[in-house]
Amino acid sequence: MSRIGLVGSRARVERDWALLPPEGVAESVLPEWRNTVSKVLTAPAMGAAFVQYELALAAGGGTQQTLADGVQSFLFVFEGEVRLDLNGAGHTLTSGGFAYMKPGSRFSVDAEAPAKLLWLKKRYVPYGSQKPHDLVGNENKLPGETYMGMEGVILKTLLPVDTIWDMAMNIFTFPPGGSLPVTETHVMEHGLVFLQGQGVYYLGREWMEVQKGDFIWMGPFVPQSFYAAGAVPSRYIYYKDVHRDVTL
Ligand code: UGY
Ligand code: MN
Repeated sequence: MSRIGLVGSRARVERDWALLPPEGVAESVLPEWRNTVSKVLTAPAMGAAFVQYELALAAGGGTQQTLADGVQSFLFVFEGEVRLDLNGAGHTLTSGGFAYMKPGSRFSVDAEAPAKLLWLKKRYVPYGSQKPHDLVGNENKLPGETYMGMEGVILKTLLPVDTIWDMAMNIFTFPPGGSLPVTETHVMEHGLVFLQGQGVYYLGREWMEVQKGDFIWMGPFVPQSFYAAGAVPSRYIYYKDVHRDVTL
């Protein structure tokens, strides 16, 4: 059937940042994942040093695989429930559940009913003889902390702040009218998914409207800030590379 009208989009891909509303991201078939609709949100092809996916598992969907040597990964449950076997240990992950998988992990994921996941893979940058270990939790069990004295702005760090990890996965909550206290510029990258609410995100030198479901990639040094609007608190989960010196 032909489509009548214009086909606009909020999607933007710039040299050092991107904003992707979910409906426009084409599906990929990842052969390791069965009964799963996969969307690659960012990848080295965009300029990122990591890859981030949205995975929509149908009933019976899942995977069994081994991460490549030196590659770590992180799983977060947006919706639904999955069974995770991680290096021989079994876990049930419900909404808000997450798992950090150490480099080279063998794991399986199985969904009895539809579930939606964030998945991220990054090459681990070693430091000395320290090694990261698997970690499983649920953000609903983490209280979070007030961010830089901004009342009502809460930051949850899903991974402990420790140099054994070279990455952070954090969740921010902002009350309507809340904002980041500064416009940040830093060498670290972000891969960010809006979990709830809406607002305006400063990217590069533009304010962009954002809402639940949107994905943002911020490359090194992209100026960034956020101002929450709407009637409910805004929440987003984001990746950040941390704890390592710059490679020359
Ligand atoms: O941790 C961060 O860099 C965070 N404050 N950045 C962001 O939310 N854009
Ligand atoms: Mn930042």
